[in-house]
Amino acid sequence: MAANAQRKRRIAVLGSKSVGKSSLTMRFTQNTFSEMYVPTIEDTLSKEVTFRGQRYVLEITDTAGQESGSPASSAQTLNVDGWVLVFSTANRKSFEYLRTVRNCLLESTGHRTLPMVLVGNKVDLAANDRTVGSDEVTRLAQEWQCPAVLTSAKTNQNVQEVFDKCLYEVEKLNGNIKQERNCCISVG
Ligand SMILES: Nc1nc2c(ncn2[C@@H]2O[C@H](COP(=O)(O)OP(=O)(O)OP(=O)(O)O)[C@@H](O)[C@H]2O)c(=O)[nH]1
Ligand SMILES: [Mg+2]
Repeated sequence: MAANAQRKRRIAVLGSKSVGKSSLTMRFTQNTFSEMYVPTIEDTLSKEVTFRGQRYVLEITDTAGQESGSPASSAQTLNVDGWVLVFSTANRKSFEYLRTVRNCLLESTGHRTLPMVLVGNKVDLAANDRTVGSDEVTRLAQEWQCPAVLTSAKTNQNVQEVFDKCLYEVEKLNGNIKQERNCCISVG
């Protein structure tokens, strides 16, 4: 393949209901946000990006939210390159559920690690709505050796970062990037 031919990468967005998976996907692909809640069955959106001088098309599968049990059908885990695991910083259960999600993914893919990003969304909400602290998020990201990003789909805070970091993790695993940084948290 020519060095600059467009590469296709598939990303799946997982997590509990109503944490903002669709809102993050819509914000990233179409730069829109809606206050209205419409539960997702499953959607796939795509966006072309240039990352480190290379053209990519990202195919993003926005999954239906779950509260417990297995997060994704085997069809969903097939051919996925990178994972975005989302919780709401105002919903502790959604944070705890991501452990189940990750364990299920490790089991179904048979891998020991995953190219993934841990995302705490809704940071625009008032501080007293915050039930998951950034220190806990950092600790979990360190345990999982993955990047963590605190986002707001509403205000467009750090949304681009999520997909940049996910693509970085995918390409690192593919051997297209030499590791330059350890897990980090973006809260700015
Ligand atoms: N304040 C605030 N509200 C948000 C944010 N992201 C999403 N929401 C709101 O939260 C609700 C749920 O958002 P969705 O994006 O539909 O959540 P989801 O995770 O896709 O939900 P399911 O499809 O049911 O799994 C909607 O009312 C959104 O407007 C955010 O960053 N800040
Ligand atoms: Mg949704």
